[in-house]
Amino acid sequence: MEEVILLGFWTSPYVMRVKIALLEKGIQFKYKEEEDIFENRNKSHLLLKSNPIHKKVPVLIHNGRPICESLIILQYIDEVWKHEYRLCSDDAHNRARAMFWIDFFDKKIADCGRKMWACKGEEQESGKKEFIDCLKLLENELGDKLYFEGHHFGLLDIALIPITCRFYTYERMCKFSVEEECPRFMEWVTRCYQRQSVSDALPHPHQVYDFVLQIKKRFGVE
Ligand code: GS8
Repeated sequence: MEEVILLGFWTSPYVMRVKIALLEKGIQFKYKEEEDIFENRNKSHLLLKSNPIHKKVPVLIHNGRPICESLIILQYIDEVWKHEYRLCSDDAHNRARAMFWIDFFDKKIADCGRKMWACKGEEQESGKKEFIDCLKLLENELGDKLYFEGHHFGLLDIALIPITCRFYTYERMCKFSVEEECPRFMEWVTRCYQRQSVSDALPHPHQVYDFVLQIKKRFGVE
């Protein structure tokens, strides 16, 4: 009997990646929510023991052994449950391409996302511009395809889709519309949300917005 536990936090896009992958593969798992991910002293003993280096979620604990970092977890899941739906392409070039865009996105989004919700004035504007530029590049990579790998909902789709539950927050705080800026990207978002795994794994954008307002208060960035 396999034991699969996911340590998470509900607004974390990195955790949502893992949830989507587990749901797509039909793997049974137990989800454990961290009560407060922002203060090391409030993190669970299990999280600190399982990810002592970064102390971050997600962590997947498979038969008692932890695996950390969302992308590494996705690759692990794909290798261990290989007879189910495939997350990673069999083609080495497609796989490398997906990894390239995930790496690009992960490096950009932390900084421009923070500027959009935590800053004002020029800094906020520059975050918004960087964010839109980043989406336009991704939209270009998507082209006319249904998903980033064509007809297959794959690794890059899974890695990118979770951030879209923050779009409502960014749009409200920075006064713009992703739909107007990147209509084809938004068609892809709608298509992905039609998948059960995505609609089950992602929280409602309005809940995320309320959460960001609370965080702004807590950290005094109103
Ligand atoms: C990032 C995980 C992360 O930032 C990954 O898994 O891909 N590169 C890692 N996790 C956040 C959750 S919020 O999105 C976290 O655990 N933060 C706690 C902290 O910074 O102390």
